[in-house]
Amino acid sequence: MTANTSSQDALKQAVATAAVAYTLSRIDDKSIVGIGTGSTANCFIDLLAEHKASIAGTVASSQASAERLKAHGIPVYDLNAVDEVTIYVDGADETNPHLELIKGGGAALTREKIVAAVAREFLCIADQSKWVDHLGTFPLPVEVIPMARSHVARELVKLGGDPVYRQGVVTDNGNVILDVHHLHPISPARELEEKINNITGVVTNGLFALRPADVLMLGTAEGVKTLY
Ligand code: ABF
Repeated sequence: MTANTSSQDALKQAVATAAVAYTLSRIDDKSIVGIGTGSTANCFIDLLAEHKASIAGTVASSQASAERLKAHGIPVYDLNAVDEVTIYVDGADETNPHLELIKGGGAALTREKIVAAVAREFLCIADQSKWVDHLGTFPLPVEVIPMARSHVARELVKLGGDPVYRQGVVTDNGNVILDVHHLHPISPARELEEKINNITGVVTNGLFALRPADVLMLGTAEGVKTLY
């Protein structure tokens, strides 16, 4: 582990700690909490476990997060079985000052976007390395129906992107991922999100701009910053 990753891990731990406190202040023992995917979300899961009596249960955005939650003895419900998700807590690959995000580095973008759409409040947790002025340095993940991969790739090129097939990855939904390079700077993000949504064969794209985060907790060297 390099010095950089250990300090990044410390920032993820700090932001996850702050997120647990914030979450507990927003819920009661009948609440369902939506749980994201990735290493920062994993820090949140592990800390939330100490307070599992304070929530009714969770909805997970990936099989990996569901398994981690169950290992802690935290109930995991099917989204169709719950009436409401009080708060959704998840990481991101990039966030801009409008709390618009790029997500999907962990290939869980579709279920993440679904739970974020249902949740009353979306809290994004990230370390400072995810903060950017304009989205798009991180290649934009796009989940695609396998038979449409080449067609979608051609359409993404027309939008100025350079799509790369994520070899060896099949999503929880049985689809594939194209990572789209050379889109930076993505602005306005909402417009590009809609254009990619309209390509036949696209299931989900990793732009969270039509539905950005409501709150961002950013782990920085100066402490955890909360942005709205
Ligand atoms: C997840 O959080 C993904 O959308 C995104 O790729 C990931 C970021 O992972 P990490 O927290 O490990 O940096 O929601």
